[in-house]
Amino acid sequence: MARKTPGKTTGALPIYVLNGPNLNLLGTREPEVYGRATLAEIGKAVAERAKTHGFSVTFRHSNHEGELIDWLQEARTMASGVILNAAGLSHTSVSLLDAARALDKPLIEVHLSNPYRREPYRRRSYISEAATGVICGLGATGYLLAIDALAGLLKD
Ligand code: CA2
Repeated sequence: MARKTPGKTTGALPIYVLNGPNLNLLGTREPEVYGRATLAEIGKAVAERAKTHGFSVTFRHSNHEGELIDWLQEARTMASGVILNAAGLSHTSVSLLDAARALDKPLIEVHLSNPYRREPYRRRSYISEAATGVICGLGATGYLLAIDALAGLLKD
């Protein structure tokens, strides 16, 4: 009997894609910084890309730090891996870093913009200290590249 490729099993846990404060405003303001895609459009494209790798996606947004921490804790048992755009909290939240450190699964940090080209206070991300990899500056494409990267890591 042919064996299924790891990660292609229908029973694989979903990839969690978690989005932080104000990302629900995507597509309404600052398109020159964040692009024109809405968060819903990114969510749809991410789910389609993940499907090509045999994964489902749990795509969420919250404006609340505690809720994002709850979801990272949930991901310890309920997710294959995590893609996290913690938005402004990336630059401030030690508590999110602690939750990311406790994940014990691959985590890809994504930013639509390139924080290194922006204000100095965006150059430090606490999340990066726990991330497996970081993708920034490529707009919504960054989320799709993160799916590809995570799928590759999970198949290894
Ligand atoms: O580039 C990214 O993805 C960021 O995580 C976005 C955050 C920012 O604080 C980070 O430095 C970089 C801001 C998200 C706010 O998104 C908006 C989108 C449209 C209109 C207003 C805010």
